[in-house]
Amino acid sequence: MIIKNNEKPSVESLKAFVAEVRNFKPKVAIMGKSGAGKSSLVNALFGESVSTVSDIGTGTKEVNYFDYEGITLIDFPGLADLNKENEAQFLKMYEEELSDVDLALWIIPANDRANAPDIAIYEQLLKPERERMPTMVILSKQDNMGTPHKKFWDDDDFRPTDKLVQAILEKENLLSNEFDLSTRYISSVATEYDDDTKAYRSFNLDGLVNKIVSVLPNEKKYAITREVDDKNVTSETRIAAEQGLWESMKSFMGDAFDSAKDVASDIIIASLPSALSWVTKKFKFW
Ligand SMILES: Nc1nc2c(ncn2[C@@H]2O[C@H](COP(=O)(O)OP(=O)(O)OP(=O)(O)O)[C@@H](O)[C@H]2O)c(=O)[nH]1
Ligand SMILES: [Mg+2]
Repeated sequence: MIIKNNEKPSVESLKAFVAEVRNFKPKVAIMGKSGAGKSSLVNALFGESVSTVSDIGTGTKEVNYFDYEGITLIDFPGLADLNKENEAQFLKMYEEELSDVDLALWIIPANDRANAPDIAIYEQLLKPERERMPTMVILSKQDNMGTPHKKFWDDDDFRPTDKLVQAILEKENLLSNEFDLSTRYISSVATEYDDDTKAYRSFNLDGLVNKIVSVLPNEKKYAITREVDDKNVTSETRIAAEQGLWESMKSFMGDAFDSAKDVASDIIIASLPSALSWVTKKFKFW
């Protein structure tokens, strides 16, 4: 997206660069077995009903595009349960769909022990592309791990008790080995639609967003924080996103950075949405 600029950049080009980062429209692929909780996660993450949730786990049968103003979500049908006959044809289609995707979210139910099909597809489709398109492996349905874990879920606060937190970390480590993927790319969540409040209850979506922001390239961090529901973005994550913009500005400016640092920071501050003006206080430390 961003071309390195070797000339001394004009104020106009710096403004254009910042606008490009602020307005960047990411493409996010949502993948995993049928019924894994893809649609539920997307709805809870983005805070609106963007995808159909199904009780029988066959809600999504084809690649579904949700093309919003600021983001494109691509909801893939149950990917790891393809059969021998259609596999080659589907994989080719997925490969094409994924060619300009910025981030993949791979959803696996926490109580699923048969991860081999997921790993096989991850290795074939996503691992070769991991520099360009980070994949976040998401262990869903933490509230529904089955016995003996279920009794360690605190349903009032919709979060795991300390004992379950330990089990969750162990599972993340296991997956990290199986997928040959650092735990920076693995996150555990739970979501539940509450009919009374007409909203999702969720566990650790802010932790997930924090990890997503940490693995995305600097110039793509901000756009994700702009698109997800505000309640899923912590102050720490907001700051990391601004830091990302700052760092990408630095590499855009190259040698010119030292002499035009103040101009650059003024431009970034002027581009901050007013709700984020508190972030400016952090700037002087960078
Ligand atoms: N307990 C619990 N149930 C969940 C969670 N996430 C999803 N579910 C339930 O799991 C079922 C399937 O969820 P969906 O979000 O439709 O799953 P999907 O991956 O989009 O399924 P397909 O579209 O068929 O591929 C629904 O009954 C959801 O309510 C969760 O975190 N905890
Ligand atoms: Mg679905």
